[in-house]
Amino acid sequence: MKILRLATVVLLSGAGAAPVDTEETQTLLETDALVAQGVLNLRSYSAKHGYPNPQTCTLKNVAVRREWSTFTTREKKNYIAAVQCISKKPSQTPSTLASGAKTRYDDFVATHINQTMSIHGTGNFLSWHRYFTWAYEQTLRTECGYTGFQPYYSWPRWSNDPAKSPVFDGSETSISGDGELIAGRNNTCIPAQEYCAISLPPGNGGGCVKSGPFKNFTVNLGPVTPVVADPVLNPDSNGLGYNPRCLRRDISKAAAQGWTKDSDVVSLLKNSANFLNFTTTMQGDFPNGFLGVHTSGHFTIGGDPGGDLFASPADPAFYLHHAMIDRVYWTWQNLNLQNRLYEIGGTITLNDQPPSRNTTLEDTIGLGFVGFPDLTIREASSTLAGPFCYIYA
Ligand SMILES: [Cu+2]
Repeated sequence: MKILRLATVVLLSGAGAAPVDTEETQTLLETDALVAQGVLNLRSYSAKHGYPNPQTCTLKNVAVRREWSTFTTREKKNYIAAVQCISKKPSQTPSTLASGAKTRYDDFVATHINQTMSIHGTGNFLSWHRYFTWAYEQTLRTECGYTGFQPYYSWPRWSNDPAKSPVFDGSETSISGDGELIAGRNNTCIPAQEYCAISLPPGNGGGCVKSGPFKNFTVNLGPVTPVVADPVLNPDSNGLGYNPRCLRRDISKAAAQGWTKDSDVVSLLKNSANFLNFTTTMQGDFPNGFLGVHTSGHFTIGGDPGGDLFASPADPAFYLHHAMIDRVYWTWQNLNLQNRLYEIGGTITLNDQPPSRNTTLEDTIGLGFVGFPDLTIREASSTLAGPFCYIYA
C-alpha cells in the first residue's frame, strides 16, 4: 500500500499538481490505496486506448481534486470566498418557476429540487450528480474568480468524529461546524417516522450553525422533506417558494461511524460486481437497516436543509460530500475500466417506483437554469471526456 501511495504522489506530481503538505501524518486508508490503484489503471488504460480528447485533456494537464484537509489556508479561504460570491450574485432562474431562487447559488438548489424524483434511485444518479458538482465548480471559477478545483470530504478519514474534521470544525477555514444544541430531541427514523428501519440518535446540534464562514448564510429554498422536528415550512409545497432561514446542522457521529468507515467504502468498492449493484449499495437499503455511504454522508451533515433529499444542496457542505461520491464512483470505474467505464443500470424512476424503462447511455442529463448544455450519460461517464478534465487524489 505504501508503494501505491508513492505511485500516486509521483503520478500526480507528474500530472502537474503541487505535492501537498498535510498538517499531520494521516493513517493510510485502504480506500486511498484503492484510489491509487485506480490512478495506475487509468494511466495504463489511457496509454493503451488513448484519451477521449487528446488535444485538450491528458493526465499531464488534468485538474486534480483534493481533500479539504490538504488545502492550504489560502486555498480554503479562496474556495469559501467563491461560494459566498455566488450566493450574492443574482439568480438566473425565472421567478415564475422558483420564486424563492434569489441567488446564483439558489439556481443549483432549485434545479436539484426540481429534478429530485428523477435523479435519485435512478440509473442517472451518479452521472447527474457528477455533472451537477462539476457545473458548481465551473461556476465558482468562471463567475467568481476561483482558481482552484472542487474539494472533497473523505468520509472514512473523519468517520470517527466528523465534527473534528477540517470541513466541520467550525473554524474560519471550515465549511462551518455544527448547529446550536437543541436538547431533548427524538431519534430520526429512516425511511420515515412511521417506518423506523434505521433510528439515528440526535447529535450535538440541531439549530443554526453557530460558527465559521457560513454562520450568517441564508437558505432560501425548501424544505420539501425536512428531518428536523420544527421545520420552517416553505410557502409552496414544491419547496421552490421563498423561505429565508438560517443554515441548521446536526452533525451525526452515528451516521458517520455506522456506514462511512474505511471498511464500508472498501467493501462498496470491492464487492459491487456491476453498476446497478454499486449504485444501489451506495444509496442504501433502508428497509434492511443499511443506510449506505450516500445517505450516511447526508445525515453526517444533517439538519435543514442538509438532511432533506430535495433541498440538501442548499448546505454548502453538499458539494464536498458529492465530490466524494464522485471520487468513489470514479475509483470503482478505474478498478475495471474495460467493463465499467461505460456501464449503466437502473431505471428512470426513484427505486423503479412506478416501474419504468431502463436507463440508457443515450439518455440526457440536464441542469436547468444552472445553465449548462444537456449531456448524454455516455458523455458524462468519463471524467476525461466531454467537458470534463479532472481526476482525484
Ligand atoms: Cu441529489
